Amino acid sequence: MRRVRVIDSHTGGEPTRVVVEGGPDLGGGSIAERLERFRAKHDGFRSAVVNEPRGSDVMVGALLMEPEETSARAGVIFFNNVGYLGMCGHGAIGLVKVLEYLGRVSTGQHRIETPVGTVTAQLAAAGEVSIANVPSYRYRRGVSVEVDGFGQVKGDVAWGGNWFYLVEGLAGRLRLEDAGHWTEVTQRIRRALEREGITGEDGAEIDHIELFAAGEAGGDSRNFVLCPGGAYDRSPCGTGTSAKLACLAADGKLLPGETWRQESIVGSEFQGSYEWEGERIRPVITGRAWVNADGWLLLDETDPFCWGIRR
Ligand code: PYC
Repeated sequence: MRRVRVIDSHTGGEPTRVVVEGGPDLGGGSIAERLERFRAKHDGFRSAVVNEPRGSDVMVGALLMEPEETSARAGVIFFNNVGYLGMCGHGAIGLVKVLEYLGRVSTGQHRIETPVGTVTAQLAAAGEVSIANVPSYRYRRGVSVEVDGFGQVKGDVAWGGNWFYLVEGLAGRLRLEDAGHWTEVTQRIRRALEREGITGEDGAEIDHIELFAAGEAGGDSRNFVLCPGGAYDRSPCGTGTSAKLACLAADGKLLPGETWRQESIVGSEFQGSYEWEGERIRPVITGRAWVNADGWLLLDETDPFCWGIRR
């Protein structure tokens, strides 16, 4: 029986399961290199941790590891029900609270290595965590796509640590009771982007779709984010908010240092701001997470669903 220690948290309603013991040994090198080994040799472990019957489509996993650089506090690979993420904003906030729970960090700044770059986390005395994310940018503006049942939809393509297609104005309001409807709509948009060959830079797949409407709880905006495996983000999505800031910055609608309050479909909020770094922005995303479970997963190879129910 293999034992895997995990610590769960949620950030604005979106869960993160951090693997702190019992994960695969991915060797040394950069986190991007270790991700390739994870994908090639241990994909069953990913599925075992986040898929049913132990997890669910919403669960995001985080494999904690030693960093490559000694100046960093940790290395991490985020993953979900269908694969791997470049960065994960809500997950990074959750990870910092887990490290605090374990007594490995206290208030102050901590560098964390991810497959797409190093981010800096600031843990405040009041419990909030701010993530200075990887440089983010809008790649294409106003890209039209023909969506089944909706006709032409226009959106921006932007990078915030993952690739996003951001659509403003399609939804009059974004209410939680309509989440099923918005899931269907965003899945159609994603299929349309694939069909029309619309990608991020260098042909990268756009695997997150983000809709925006007016804020409902005092925020500047409310979003709905479809994640790669079909679940929607309960948090305002840290990488999605970074992509949004990149678009606002490119349009001159938000100035460096100004605060953007991004609500999620469940009503949780991140605050975002940015500074320019050359042609790109450095977004800072602030939110809160709560540790809510500390336990062991048991991987018994005689269990037919030991490695999770995979799609
Ligand atoms: O917070 O960046 C994020 C995120 C990505 C997917 C789910 N959450």
